[in-house]
Amino acid sequence: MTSKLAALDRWVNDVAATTRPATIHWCDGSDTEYQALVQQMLQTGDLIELNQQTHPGCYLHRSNPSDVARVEHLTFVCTEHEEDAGPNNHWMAPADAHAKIDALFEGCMEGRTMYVIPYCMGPIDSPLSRCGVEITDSPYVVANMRTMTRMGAASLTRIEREGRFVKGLHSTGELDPERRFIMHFPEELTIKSYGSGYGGNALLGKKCHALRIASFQARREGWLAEHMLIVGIENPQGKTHYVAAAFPSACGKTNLAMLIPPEGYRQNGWRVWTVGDDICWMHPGEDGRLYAINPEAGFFGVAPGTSEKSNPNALTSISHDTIFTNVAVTADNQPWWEGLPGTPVTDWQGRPYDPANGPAAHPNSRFTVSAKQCPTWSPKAEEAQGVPISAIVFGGRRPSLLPLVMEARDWAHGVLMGAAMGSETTAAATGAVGVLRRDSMAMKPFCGYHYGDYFTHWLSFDKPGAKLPKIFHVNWFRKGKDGKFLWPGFGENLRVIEWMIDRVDGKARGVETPIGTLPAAGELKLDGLALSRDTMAELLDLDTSGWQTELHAIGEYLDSFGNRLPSRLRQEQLRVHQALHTP
Ligand code: SAT
Ligand code: MN
Repeated sequence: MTSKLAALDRWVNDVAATTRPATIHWCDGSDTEYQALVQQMLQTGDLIELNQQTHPGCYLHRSNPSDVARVEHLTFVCTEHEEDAGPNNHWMAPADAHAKIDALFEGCMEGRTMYVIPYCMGPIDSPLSRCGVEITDSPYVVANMRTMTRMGAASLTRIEREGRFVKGLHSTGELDPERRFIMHFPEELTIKSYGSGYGGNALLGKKCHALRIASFQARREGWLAEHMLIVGIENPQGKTHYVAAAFPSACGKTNLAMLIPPEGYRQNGWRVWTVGDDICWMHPGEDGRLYAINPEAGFFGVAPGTSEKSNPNALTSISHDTIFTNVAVTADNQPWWEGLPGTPVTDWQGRPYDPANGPAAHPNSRFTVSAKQCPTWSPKAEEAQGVPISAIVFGGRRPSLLPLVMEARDWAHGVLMGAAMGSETTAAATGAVGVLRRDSMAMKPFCGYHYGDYFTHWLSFDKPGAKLPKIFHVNWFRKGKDGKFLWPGFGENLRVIEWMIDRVDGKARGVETPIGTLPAAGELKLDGLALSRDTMAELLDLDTSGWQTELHAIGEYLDSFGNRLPSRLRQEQLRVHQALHTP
């Protein structure tokens, strides 16, 4: 097979001439093709069958133990000018980067099949969607791309019509960490990835295309490619507000995207709709509002911690037709991870489980599942025009200082909140505990260009005629003096979202403070929650001297972006800082 697009055929032929595969397979995305891939991987051991009685269509993949996560130190943004990549990225000159990685691709597919994967990020008929083609020698990547993107014949047709696509070349290589690179060439709309089979390094539609390359394209074209979940909140009157939210890793994005309302809310008719759990593309619409699509078609979620308490919708989603990567298994061959009932007998590396070897499931073990299997999957997620966003939420893991919720006074203040966000390191990560790592808009590893230019781009949306969403900052992780979390989290977070929606609808007055608008007494609905008055006061208090120190630190952080930092953002930081000093 070939395509009707000469540029695509030429590129495929060029790649084949370098990598020298035995055969080339153009993926059509059909069930038959998927089943054949699964059968082949069961034979080679790339996949292991799980208990088909309890988990029909579920398989386990065990990766090389040295290849279990994204490798930020080996990930490069290769722009013509080093300045354009910014201090937030590793940079290599494009010519050097091509030379280095092309040498690794030389003959790397000998004796193997080269798969050509045409894919579309976003609904196939949406003008907001963007297409790409990934070439890979990994059937595991093909199977995962089929779940995570719209892959196959329909995407190829769109690519042939548009004549434009992101080129992604991937090979698993030798899985040698010394011969592993993830290179991005945003000016050439090209990605080259060698030496890793792991999700974020190998499923090129995801972080590489939908965030790093797309953020670069979005800046040129006037939209936003963000590391955000999208969730629809339907009130008892049947009105749905869509909220987009950015959090650094380990803050519960997938859980929030699939939130189950507290009992009382359910009885009153509240419903929550999942549109996306990781990536959000937002375009200004003709009415001035921002419209969002989820460019992905599936969830590549962290398994450990996913439980009946934290995320029952995810558990239901992954009860069938799911690929698990690096989880443990039970005696009756069911997938298992920390947080589930039952006991593991085999760990993620296939060894008899021994607690001395650490957790049974790898802490970054994953499930890959079609979004359609989620009980709360929103029908609007498949619509071409996207969903209008009412509120943007930033958040991090901040044991102190940051209140449960605050609202930015305007767009520029909201951009400052997003730029300043971050998480304090926990004991779970290596290194010092309690160190604040700023991760602006949760995009530190994913922004494909200079953060200073990125802030300028964010600020540029505030223009005449724009009807922008309100911006909020939340902190579910505030701790009391006893070291315990003050806020119950999970489904109860809907109470905080309800307040945001009341603000959007003009139904809550709030209290203005120097750091933003906080809920006024009685505005957060807390009935049925055993929270003392003191606890609520602590969750919403304003420690002025602590905030002065924080604003000072934010100023220093902003200065690290040098002369590309928009002065508007520094002014906004000064404004808040001064307000904190005004009695
Ligand atoms: O590690 S991945 O990039 O594949 C997934 C994630 O971090 O959200
Ligand atoms: Mn993510």
